[in-house]
Amino acid sequence: MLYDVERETMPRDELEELQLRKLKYLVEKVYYNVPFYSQKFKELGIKPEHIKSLKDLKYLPFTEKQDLRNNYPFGLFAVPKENVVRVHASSGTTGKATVVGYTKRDIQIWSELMARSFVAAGVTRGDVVHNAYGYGLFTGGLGVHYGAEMLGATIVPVSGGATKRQVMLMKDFGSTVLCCTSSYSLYLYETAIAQGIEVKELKLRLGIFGAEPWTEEMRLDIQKKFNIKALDIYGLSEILGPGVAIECETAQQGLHIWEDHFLVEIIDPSTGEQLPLGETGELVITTLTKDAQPLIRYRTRDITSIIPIPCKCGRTHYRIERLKGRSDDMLIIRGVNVFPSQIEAILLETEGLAPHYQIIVKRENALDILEVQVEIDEKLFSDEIKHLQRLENKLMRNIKEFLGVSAKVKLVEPRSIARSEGKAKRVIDLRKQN
Ligand code: DLL
Repeated sequence: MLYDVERETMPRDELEELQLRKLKYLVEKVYYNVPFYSQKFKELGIKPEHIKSLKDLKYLPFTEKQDLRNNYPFGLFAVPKENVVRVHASSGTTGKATVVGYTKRDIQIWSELMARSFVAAGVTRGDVVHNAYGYGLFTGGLGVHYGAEMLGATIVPVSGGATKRQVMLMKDFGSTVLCCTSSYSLYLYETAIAQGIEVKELKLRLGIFGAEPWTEEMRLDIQKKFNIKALDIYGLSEILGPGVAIECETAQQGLHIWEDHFLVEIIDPSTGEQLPLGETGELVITTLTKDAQPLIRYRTRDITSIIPIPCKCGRTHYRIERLKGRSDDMLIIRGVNVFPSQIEAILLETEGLAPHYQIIVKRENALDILEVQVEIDEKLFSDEIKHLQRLENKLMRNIKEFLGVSAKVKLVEPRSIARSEGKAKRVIDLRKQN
């Protein structure tokens, strides 16, 4: 099923024509309405009329998270403030929050893109959508909410927290679709078991998980535990919120990025140069239809690649590979680059481990020390010490072999690692605290 057949299956040449038309309009709009962009364009000697083809995109300046912070709160608005009907903001743990504004038209488009994403995931009007993404300044809750309403499904706006109650509501309301972070779904699962609820007896058939990196191994684990199909949804508040890209139920591989609204590039994060189609690097997005706060070449810091191969679902919009993580989450351990998701993949391939882990990095005598704490399941917990030691050694060997870095692995008791109600905090980097 497709939500907008014409747009979603548009031949690529037509899609690119549409993108160019919108890009030209956008460049003009920000040049004349956003002082930050007028200044940047002037510094680079660029005028709107210089943009003649999509290839000229590379001459435009990047926008970075810091630019949003420097213009806090409303300095990047391209419309009068009275046209802005809503603001969202990121949590801002590392400085001032980044603020995003939306006009009525932005909310309309966002809702449509979320409805389109839901349909791609196989959600129908008959579904009951349990929405455990947080409501508030975070875009997850309201983004999913408006999209489900636009589609005509039944939305349960439960938000995050009160986990025991959530399980009961899912059961009583016969929820068929679960929307939350992958880590929170596992917390819901554990809570259900503790309450004596057999999760497979719920009516759930689909999970739409995003807002944090998760691996294929984690997907398989969640699918098995809940007996559902689990799909990956991507988005970021600076660009829209959830609904920028999603996996389709047909292929369940790679996330379709809605290219009639977003122009995507992959760049080398260290040089800023565009990379050829298919290569892995940092995702850069230009918003083609954002009204209140359009962004030119926004550096997402997310690492992925574009899959240019047509998808069997018939959509012509390119897919991006499952997000590997953020370049700022990449750990450099004694010179070796390691993504938390690579460690997750190794842990979850191993029998007897629970999908709850934490990575601790410290510095001792000028040397980086990587420690991985992972919970064992109840069965293994009662096992003999020597078995556990063998398992720890095996994990250390695998990490060394596959990632090229030595790590200390510590198996910990079931339920000893803190659970998250939103985005999981996987890494504690004590080096940054000194
Ligand atoms: O997390 C929006 C969202 C809500 C997406 C609900 C999906 C579902 P922010 O809080 O601004 O917005 O965080 C955006 O989260 O740059 C990625 O690093 C990460 N992220 C989001 N989705 C995924 C995903 C929302 N599917 C940042 N896989 C992004 C990996 C993801 N990382």
